[in-house]
Amino acid sequence: MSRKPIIAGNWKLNKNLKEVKEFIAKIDGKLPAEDKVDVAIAAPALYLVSMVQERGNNPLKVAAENVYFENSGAFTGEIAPAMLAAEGIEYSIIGHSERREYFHETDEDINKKAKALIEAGVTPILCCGETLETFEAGKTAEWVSAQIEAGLAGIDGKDVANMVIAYEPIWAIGTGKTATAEIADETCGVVRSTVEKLYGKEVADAVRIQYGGSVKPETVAELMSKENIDGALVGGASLEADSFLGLLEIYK
Ligand code: G2H
Repeated sequence: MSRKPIIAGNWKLNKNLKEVKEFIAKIDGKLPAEDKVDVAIAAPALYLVSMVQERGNNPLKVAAENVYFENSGAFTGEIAPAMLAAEGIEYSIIGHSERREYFHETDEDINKKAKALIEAGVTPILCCGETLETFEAGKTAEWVSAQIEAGLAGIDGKDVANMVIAYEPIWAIGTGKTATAEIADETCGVVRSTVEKLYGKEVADAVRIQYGGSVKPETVAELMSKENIDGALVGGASLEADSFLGLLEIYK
């Protein structure tokens, strides 16, 4: 089954509005055709509406880096799935390891966010991944399967089929250490088998699984050639327009 790849930048806590606009001007007219790859950028919430306005006819999808699971109410500081949907934001990352670690997000919170996004019509990019300690103890498969099972609890197969899952080994994030393409493929395969166990082969064949963790223009081709890897979630190398375009070169 052929799945459309999805390359998504994750800007994290970077850039000001001027830089955001400059970036979009630099990639104008240079993205690959939409039928070959989905291209997205996750940016700080403050910039999302501008990005939707600035992208013009470029096939750039806009993503939130995080979202809350309620759509309104007394939740100071939060952003709702329905707000994202209303402004044309197509995706939201949920459960990034930085949110799990620094903001104490649990699998239960992340599961609620996934459900609320699906309800609002925004595609979740559900992150999973293990620490170096877990990796070295040979417990990656067990850990990642448990995260996926908890993150997807109670979600219908038809919705899972349309989701994106990102496998990001924590030991490879922003460290310059990319997991080898073999390790990345193997664990993305574990994610796919977990989905198959829960929902069957059709859903497992449809769900798109990204690898994330120090992906660069030089490493993306080998990673994307692997059977179970359908895209990349890219932090550092998505910050500069040239490097971001370099990640997409293989789809030109
Ligand atoms: C992993 C990734 C983006 P980087 O967090 O989600 O960042 O590519 O800088 O390792």
